[in-house]
Amino acid sequence: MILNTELEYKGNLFPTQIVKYEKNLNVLSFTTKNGVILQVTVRRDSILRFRFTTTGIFENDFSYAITKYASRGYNHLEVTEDDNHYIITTSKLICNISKQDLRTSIYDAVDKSLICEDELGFHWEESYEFGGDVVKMSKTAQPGESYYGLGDKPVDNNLKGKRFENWVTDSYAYGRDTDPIYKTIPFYTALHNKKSYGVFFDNTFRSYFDFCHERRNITSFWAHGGEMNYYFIYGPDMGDVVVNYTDLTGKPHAMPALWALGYHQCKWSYYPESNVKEITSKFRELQIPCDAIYLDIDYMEGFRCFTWSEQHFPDPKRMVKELADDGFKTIVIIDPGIKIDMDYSVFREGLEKDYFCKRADGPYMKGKVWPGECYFPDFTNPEVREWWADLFKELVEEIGVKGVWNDMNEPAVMDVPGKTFPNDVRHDYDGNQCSHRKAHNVYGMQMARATYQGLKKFSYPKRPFVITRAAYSGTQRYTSSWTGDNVATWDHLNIANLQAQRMCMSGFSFIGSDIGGFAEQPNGELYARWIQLGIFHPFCRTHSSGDHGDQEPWAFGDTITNVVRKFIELRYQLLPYLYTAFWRYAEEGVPILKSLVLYDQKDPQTHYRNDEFIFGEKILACPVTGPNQKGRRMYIPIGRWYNFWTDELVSGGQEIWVDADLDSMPIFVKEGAIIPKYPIQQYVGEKTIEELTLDVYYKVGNEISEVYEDATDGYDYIKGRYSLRNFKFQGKEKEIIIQQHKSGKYITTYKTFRIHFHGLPFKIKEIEIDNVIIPFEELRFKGGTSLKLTKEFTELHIIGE
Ligand code: MIG
Repeated sequence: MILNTELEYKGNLFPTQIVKYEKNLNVLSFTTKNGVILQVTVRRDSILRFRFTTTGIFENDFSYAITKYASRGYNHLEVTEDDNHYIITTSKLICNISKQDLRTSIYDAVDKSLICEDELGFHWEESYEFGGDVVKMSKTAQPGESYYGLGDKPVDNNLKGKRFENWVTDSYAYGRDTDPIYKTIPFYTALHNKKSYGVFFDNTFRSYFDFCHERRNITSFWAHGGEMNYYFIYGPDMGDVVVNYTDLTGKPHAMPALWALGYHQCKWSYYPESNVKEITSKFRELQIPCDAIYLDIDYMEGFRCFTWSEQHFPDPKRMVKELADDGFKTIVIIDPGIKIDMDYSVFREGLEKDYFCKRADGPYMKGKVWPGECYFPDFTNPEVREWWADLFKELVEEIGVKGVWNDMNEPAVMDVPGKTFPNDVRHDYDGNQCSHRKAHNVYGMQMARATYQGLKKFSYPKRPFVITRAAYSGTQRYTSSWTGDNVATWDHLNIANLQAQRMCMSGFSFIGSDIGGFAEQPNGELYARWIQLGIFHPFCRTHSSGDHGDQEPWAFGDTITNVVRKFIELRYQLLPYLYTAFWRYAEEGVPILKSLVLYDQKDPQTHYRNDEFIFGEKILACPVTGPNQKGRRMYIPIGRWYNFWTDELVSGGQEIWVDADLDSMPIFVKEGAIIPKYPIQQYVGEKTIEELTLDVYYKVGNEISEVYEDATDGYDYIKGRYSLRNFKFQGKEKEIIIQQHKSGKYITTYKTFRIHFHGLPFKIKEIEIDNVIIPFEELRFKGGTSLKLTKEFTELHIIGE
């Protein structure tokens, strides 16, 4: 990429030798003879930030991605030097910086092994046309190195050998390898010699990553402007890399309401009101659980945001209430384009307050979207975000809408080259005025953020729910997301699986796909298989473009309806398990889905696996991804796992055949796990939970499981009103001990547990609860081996004969 003028072709420029070194607490600055400054910030023992300027002056240090809540602090920091290097040592890392040219190599502080080293390192080209630099970094790939992450890229898990671009793009009917698509998450994890590290390139300009594609053993990344500004995050555990990246860019600000983890039904579009009601009634009639119903763009008056079509929805408040009485939360779409119409108050206000984006020379940024010609709020202006947030007052507070769906926020513009704003559009960027080249990738994020602020304000004391299509790193703090306009094909089922896993390892776990495919129509078999995958995605919604036929659970005949019901029911049974996983994610940044490589990086068999994944901590799932299959081969990770359907115990570290007729799919539970379950409900809150089922999977050895619960909505949990049960399972040949440690002030509605044993190799002879012997018969449930007992125990001791 050459952007210099032909008049003065300079090509790649490089830093020269260091002439000055300064240390200011944890910020180390190295200045070269040709005026480059490298600033290394030691954020944590395992996180170093590298920032370069070629002008001797750094830009204002501002990032939409990095959260102010990120952890900081380190145990050890020492800077020494030898003839050729400055050497930064923390308790986790050693980083050498060459005095000759600023090139760095990073080593594990414990065993001194090489983790990551610069090839050319930082270099740049001057960009005459745009001003500033094209900033570049290249690193030597280590032997056997693999790469993962990068958000929503629709490719196999391991990114090695490929090149990618980051430029948020509306991508109707994208396919495998389409690049770029909707999201920009410039973060990857790398793995070699069983050790993992991550790189987060926090630069919002159009950027590129090349993983040994252009040159076999070189990994590089570059951007069309801004600073070379990246964070190096050391593991060596990949899970820790992801957790630390998520800590840096933020965890969800709040838990989702439990209903948001239920099943959602969507289509473009359900209208008029009678059609919406027909759909929701059918769910109840057929007893297929569902918590949310969506209204796509046709609910509005001429696609004007914050209006309702009087013809199709004469009394939205009444309708939303009636839906709510039946357990349905109403979620509506809101796009960024505001119709140019002097009789439309939102438009007039935006114009009067000067909130719309403008071109470099002053005219408004005018673009065609659904409403026709539109102007677009500059969501990178904090004042505009506040205004936008307040626009939700009526929708949420008055009408009772429970969630908002932000679409087209790449931003998408119709009938223009590039499908988005031209580069010269100006943005506030929170006081760091810039062009669209810099703001493009965060525009959708800032829209979702403003929407979240509105929802948060007006849903209070309930929790907000937002879903966005476009995203940049950090967007996970505000909103859930879906993978955009996919297609009803088997390969897209695979892509959905990959994208969900990839988003989870990119810090963004609240993700799902349009189940069944958005464009075109699935047959019943594909739909059923996709539902099976979808119930394991944190966000679980059927959506379709609607012009290829119906896509509701009952649209494909009774056999399919029954399969779909069975799996959505399973989702509802597993809600406490999923909620616990979500809590771990929101608290600690632990991804809800774990690709096998993330689960067990030491096992080289996992490095190229795509289909299997761990849901939460204990469940292994693998979709069936082709037609007419009665099962499939899959890799079982090391350890021992119970077949969820048959309780058959299998040993991992090998590929096996697993039966899975259309009404089944491969699901396994880790031995020693305790899986919490709720009864099937048609929607969250339909029933008062009278009992918590605990499925206990026997093992010889120890295993820890957790169950997190709270009031399912509201903010009391932040004040300590939650219930966290920690179960320590200890299994011996003829004995089980389960110790329960409970924390938090929330009192669950149920008083008892029903415990089901799986794989129990002995007959129960005697039971002790907190050292008191209780005859088995007293606790025995319906003559089987299940127990019904108080939730209050500290130690449950099962003795076999
Ligand atoms: O130009 O609102 O991805 O989910 O149904 C299409 C209509 C606009 C694209 C979204 C899709 C939504 C559709 N939208």
